[in-house]
Amino acid sequence: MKKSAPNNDVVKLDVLIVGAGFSGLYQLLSLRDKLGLSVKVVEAGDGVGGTWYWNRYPGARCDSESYAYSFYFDKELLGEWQWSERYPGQAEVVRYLNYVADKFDLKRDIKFNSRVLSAHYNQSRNKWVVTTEPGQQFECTYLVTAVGCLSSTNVPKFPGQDRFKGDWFHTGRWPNEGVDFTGKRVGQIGTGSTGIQTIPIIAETASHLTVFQRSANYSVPASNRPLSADFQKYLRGNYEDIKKMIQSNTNGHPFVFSDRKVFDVSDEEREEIFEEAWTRGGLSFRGCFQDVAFDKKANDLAADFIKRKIRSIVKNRETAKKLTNIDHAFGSKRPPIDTNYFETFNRNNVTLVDVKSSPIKSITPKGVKTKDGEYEVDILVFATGFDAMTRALLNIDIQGRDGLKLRDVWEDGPKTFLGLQVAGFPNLFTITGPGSPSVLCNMPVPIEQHVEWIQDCISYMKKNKISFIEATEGSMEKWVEHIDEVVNETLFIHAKNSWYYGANIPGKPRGFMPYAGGMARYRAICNDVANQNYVGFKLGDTDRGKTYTPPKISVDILVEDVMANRQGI
Ligand code: N01
Repeated sequence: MKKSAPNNDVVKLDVLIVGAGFSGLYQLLSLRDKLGLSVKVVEAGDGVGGTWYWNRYPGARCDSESYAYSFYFDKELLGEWQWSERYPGQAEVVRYLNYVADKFDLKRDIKFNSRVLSAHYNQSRNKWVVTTEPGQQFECTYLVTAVGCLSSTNVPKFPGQDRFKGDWFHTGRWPNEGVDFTGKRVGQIGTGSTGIQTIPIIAETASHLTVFQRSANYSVPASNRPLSADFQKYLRGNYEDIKKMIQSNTNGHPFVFSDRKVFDVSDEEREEIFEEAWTRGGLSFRGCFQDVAFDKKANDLAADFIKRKIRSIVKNRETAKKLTNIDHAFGSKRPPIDTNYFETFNRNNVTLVDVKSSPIKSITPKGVKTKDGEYEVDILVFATGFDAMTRALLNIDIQGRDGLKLRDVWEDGPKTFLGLQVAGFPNLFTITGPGSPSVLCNMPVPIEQHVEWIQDCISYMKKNKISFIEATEGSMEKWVEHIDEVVNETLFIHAKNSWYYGANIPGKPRGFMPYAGGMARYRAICNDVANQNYVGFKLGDTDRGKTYTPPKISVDILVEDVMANRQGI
């Protein structure tokens, strides 16, 4: 295997992986070390970490419990690594991923500072030809994108933005050396999961922080704390059980939804249960009743509880009113968790501006101008989220069979089969692509499942002398229909203005992008597909000019059967 090649040499590989976050690292290990393939990773950053490499903003912390936000594929790794806190901070997650990369000797096969510009499928040779920004070319049989769901930043375009005289930063491209807010007037746009984390930290040193809130948001205390020695000991003895739990439930988090329903208990009992869940903190709040995530009336009571909590924390009545003027059902947008978020609005140096009632008109050289006035700031922070799930892929010029462009196939919204493949793009696998449960889960869980599914698929192809696999048009269409069907059973439809629907990006086609049927059901469907010889995919051998069809009558009908059989999960 070549160690390094000058830019004009084409590097020939079995597999090229794009991205060195959780997905890319594990996929490298799985295909290189378990299948013995020649594999490289290309990564735009100069270190491992993916989303965690770029999101170094103040207060960046994982919302999943650390011990579940881990790889579970290796017992030794589980035994060796010890998280320090209930929710790991950004730096600790990056340390963890470096530890993993070093333990499994992954970095020798990662090319950093390499951004993929194009990936074209050469049909006659059944190869992908990939070009990166420094001008390097790769030729590979399989191309795996591990580009993350939340990696392409959204910086809204306000009139006058380029005339701003101060410094501005997007949370998802935070400078490595940090930003000193001491004594500065700071403006922050955005109060999603990220904004809710940055605000309390920025307020500690800024002379003044003005928060521009377009949509008020629910948040539950994280109740972060160091993990005690006793708990660490408990973890070491119970990893198998935890693994079973996170890999078999709907969202990959280490909690199960309660069986009880909101209206099955008395008002007093319900209040106690909410109170206890609030004190425990974290994302499990939504699991304290079975129906909060599904029944709008049950959800209303959870929402009401949180709003009462906000009112009890925030002293200024006007500010509390703005913070509780929430336009969506609890959990229908990604529910943030926080450390002192609402408390921060009690500080004298923090102002909340409602830019829904008084929209931002422009950015001026001195600050932010809304309908009601101008707010002067020295630093502007955009906590305005991402062009999620699709942009990182669409930024690459991906062309499949007959020059088919991914940008054209996805013109009206993303289409995939299982979030893993797109018809017309043989041997291209998209880890946590649109149509997979991804962002609705504790991410490492779907990532491990995708990586292992891809590994098994390639292994199956090798064994059966199959040289290409490609989702059929029919299975892709049916999967897209299925995504719509399942989301309509949930409360996500009460927030059609969320980034899950692509609504945060002007002009982006609207449609629910992740798979809301739950990780357990998704996993079962993927397993059934594989067990039925990759039903829903077209497989073949280009060398022998043969197309291999799974030994059943109609591929599309079977895909429907496979999905229908899993409705109950
Ligand atoms: O982005 P967001 P995020 N004018 O899109 C506002 C994950 N995450 O980075 O709601 C004014 O949720 C926008 O307003 P509105 C998690 O999955 C994970 O916070 O569109 N405001 C909103 O307030 C999360 O869901 C963790 O009305 C504008 C904010 O900016 C996802 O990342 C931590 C605007 C954007 O919120 C994204 O969260 C943090 C405009 N033109 C995040 N445009 C961990 O677990 C946007 N906004 C580690």
